[in-house]
Amino acid sequence: MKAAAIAPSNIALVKYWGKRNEKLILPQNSSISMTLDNLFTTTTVEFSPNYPHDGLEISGQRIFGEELGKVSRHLDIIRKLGKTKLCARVVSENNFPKAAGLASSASGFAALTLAATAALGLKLGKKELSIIARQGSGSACRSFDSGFSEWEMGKKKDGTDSFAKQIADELHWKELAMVVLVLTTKEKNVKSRAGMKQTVENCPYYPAWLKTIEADLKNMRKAIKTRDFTLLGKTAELNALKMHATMHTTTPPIIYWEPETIALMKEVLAMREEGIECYFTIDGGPQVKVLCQDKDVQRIEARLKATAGVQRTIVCHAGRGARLAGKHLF
Ligand code: 2P0
Repeated sequence: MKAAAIAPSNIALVKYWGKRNEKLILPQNSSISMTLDNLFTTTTVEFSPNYPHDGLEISGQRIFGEELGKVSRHLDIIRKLGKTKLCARVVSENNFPKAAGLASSASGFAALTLAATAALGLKLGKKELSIIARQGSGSACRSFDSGFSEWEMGKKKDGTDSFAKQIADELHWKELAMVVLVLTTKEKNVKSRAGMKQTVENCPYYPAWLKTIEADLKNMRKAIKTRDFTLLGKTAELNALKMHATMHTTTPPIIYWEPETIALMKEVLAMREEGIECYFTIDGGPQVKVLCQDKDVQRIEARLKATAGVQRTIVCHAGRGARLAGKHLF
C-alpha cells in the first residue's frame, strides 16, 4: 500500500493554454513539450486504515486548503480504480521552487499518479497513467514520456483519446539544452487554471491563437525529428509570445512578466544579433527558459547569470519520463 515515484517537469515548446472541458481537463489544442532531466518531484504515497483523512506535505511543509483538496480529488479517481476508500499520506519534494512557472504541477501530479496507482497495486500503461494525470493537471500528462512528448487533444467527450505520446526519446537530441533562469521564487498571483479560463472566456485574440496552432505543431514535430535547432527555437519563441499576447489582452490583463523577464528576453535577442543562436520561452510565471545548443551553453549561461535579477540558473537537457523510485520519503 506504499510506493514512491520520481517525475520530471516538462516545458512546453508549443503551449497548452485553455480548456474545452474544465472538469476532465480537456484542452483546446494539442501541445508539445520537452521532458527535463534536472527539474523533478519525488513523491511517496501510502494508503492505510490508520489515516483518518488524506494528508499532504510538500518540501517539509504541511499543506491544507485548496491544494490538499486538489490532491484528494485526484486520489479519489485513483481510489475508484483501485476499489478502495482508504485515505493516504502523500509526501513530496521538489528540487526547484513550486508554483513559480517551472511546471511543478506537471511533475507533481505525474509523480502522485504513478506513486498512488502503484501503491494500490494497479499496473497501468503509459497511456492510462497519462489520462489519469491529465485530470489532476493538464501538463502532467506529458511527464511520462522521456525526451519529447505531444499531448494529443483528442476529440471524444469522455477524454479517453486525450493523452500524451512520445515524439522522440531523450537520446535523440543530446546537444539540445534549456537554461532555466530563476528570477524569483515567489508563488504567482494568478494560477494557470484561473488565467486560462479567463483568457478563453474574454480574450478577443484567443481564436487567432488557436488558428495558428496546427502550423506550430507541424513545424515543431519536424524540428524535433530532424534536429533542426533554428526551426525549433523560432517556433517555440513565437508560440510563447503568442500565448502571452492572449494573456495580456484578456480582462483584467494577466501579466506574468517582471522587468527582469523583459531584460532577459532582450538579452537573448542581443545574443542572436551577435551570432550566438538562442531562443526564449516563458510559461505562467516570470521565469525565462533559454533554448540553445551544448556548444554555446557555457557562454550563454555566463551572460544570462550576469543579468540583473537572476538568482539561479539550471541547465537542463531532454530527460527520462516518470518512473518508480526505490527510496521512500517516509
Ligand atoms: C503548458 N502551462 O503547456 C502551459 C504553458 C502554462 C503555460 O500547462 O489547469 O498547471 O492544472 O491543467 O497544467 C500550466 O497549466 O493547468 C500549463 P491545469 P497546468 O505547459
